[in-house]
Amino acid sequence: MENKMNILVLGISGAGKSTLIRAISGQEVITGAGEPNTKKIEVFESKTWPIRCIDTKGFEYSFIEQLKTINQVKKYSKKNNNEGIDAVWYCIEGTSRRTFEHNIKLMNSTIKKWKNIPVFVVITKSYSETDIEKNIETINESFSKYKKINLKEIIPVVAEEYNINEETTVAPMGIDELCLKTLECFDEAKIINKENRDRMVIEQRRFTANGTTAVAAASAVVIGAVPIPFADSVILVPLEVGLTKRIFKIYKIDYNNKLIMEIVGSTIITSVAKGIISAIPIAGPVVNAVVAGAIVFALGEGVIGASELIINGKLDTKKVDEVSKFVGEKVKNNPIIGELSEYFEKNKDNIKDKKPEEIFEDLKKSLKK
Ligand SMILES: Nc1nc2c(ncn2[C@@H]2O[C@H](COP(=O)(O)OP(=O)(O)OP(=O)(O)O)[C@@H](O)[C@H]2O)c(=O)[nH]1
Ligand SMILES: [Mg+2]
Repeated sequence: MENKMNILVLGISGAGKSTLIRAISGQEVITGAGEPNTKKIEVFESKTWPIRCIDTKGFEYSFIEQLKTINQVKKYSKKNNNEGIDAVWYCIEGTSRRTFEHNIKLMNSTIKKWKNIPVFVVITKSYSETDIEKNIETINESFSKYKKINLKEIIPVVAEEYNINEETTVAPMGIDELCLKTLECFDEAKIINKENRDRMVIEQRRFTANGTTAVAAASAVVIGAVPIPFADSVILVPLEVGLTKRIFKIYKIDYNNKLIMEIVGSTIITSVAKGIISAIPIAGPVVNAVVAGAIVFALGEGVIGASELIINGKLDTKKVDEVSKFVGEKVKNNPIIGELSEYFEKNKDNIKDKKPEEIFEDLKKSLKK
């Protein structure tokens, strides 16, 4: 396991992120992080602490900038063995209490993707001792609205000596404490990090698989628009086989042809198709086309559902019957199937001049409502 903690350092411009990072002993820049020209992040490695800081900049000005920063963080982490982010340091300037709440809100929204990630608030520029208590109180109050944020510690820091006037200077403080407290939650942070990475991987696969399903369903609409009795039709089989295989590949699931044929040939799917056709008050190629689209769409979603259970060990590809039954039930219960007959009933009169593709898109939209 990675023996360093990857810390994402957030905070508005001028909050003192770079100064803080510079103050952590023996910082070395890791080059190649971030993208040239639009560089949003810079990565530093401490020679003393097993800590790696990701310095960010500029994201407060717009949502787009914030997204760019987050995307670069993700890209960076992907390049580096996909280590992910272990903890966040929120830099909040101790001299501007009025903006605490606003900044905390902004940063909380920034880290949404990293669920449960340990958060440390660094009150930078804590030059005034008398302000510290009130600052901590205000920060705690702001966080009380965000029950889901895993707030660990609020630490006042002076990163660099500060000259109040010729006689008085404020000495650096808080750096040791910040690093120690952060490292104290090493194990917890690594577990949360792993959970987050696993979830992100699943989300990415689901996104890709949904796209694949949408493309296949659109093809099914075209293929299905034939003036032959549809319910027993085998014309969709190659498409369904291809889709099922592609989804398993996206989820990196080993399959054999028996499993695929069992899923695609599931009697539940055939009977669903027959059931829908007979429930629809009108008939014809247009209806066939839309039904074909809906079936393939529902099949894709069923296979996606099965795939997620399979990779979690809750469904076994060796138990072919179980998998195909699961997918069949998913198809049967997919909202698009339930919506079909109602949709045609409602829209009998105004679909005459529409293309099946348009009707199918319309049907999908009606589901979202
Ligand atoms: N003396 C002293 N100055 C500090 C301290 N922290 C921040 N500053 C000053 O505050 C200013 C802004 O600090 P930076 O560290 O550049 O702020 P940043 O958050 O990295 O800002 P961006 O890179 O623009 O996002 C600089 O002039 C720093 O010297 C500190 O602990 N002591
Ligand atoms: Mg900076």
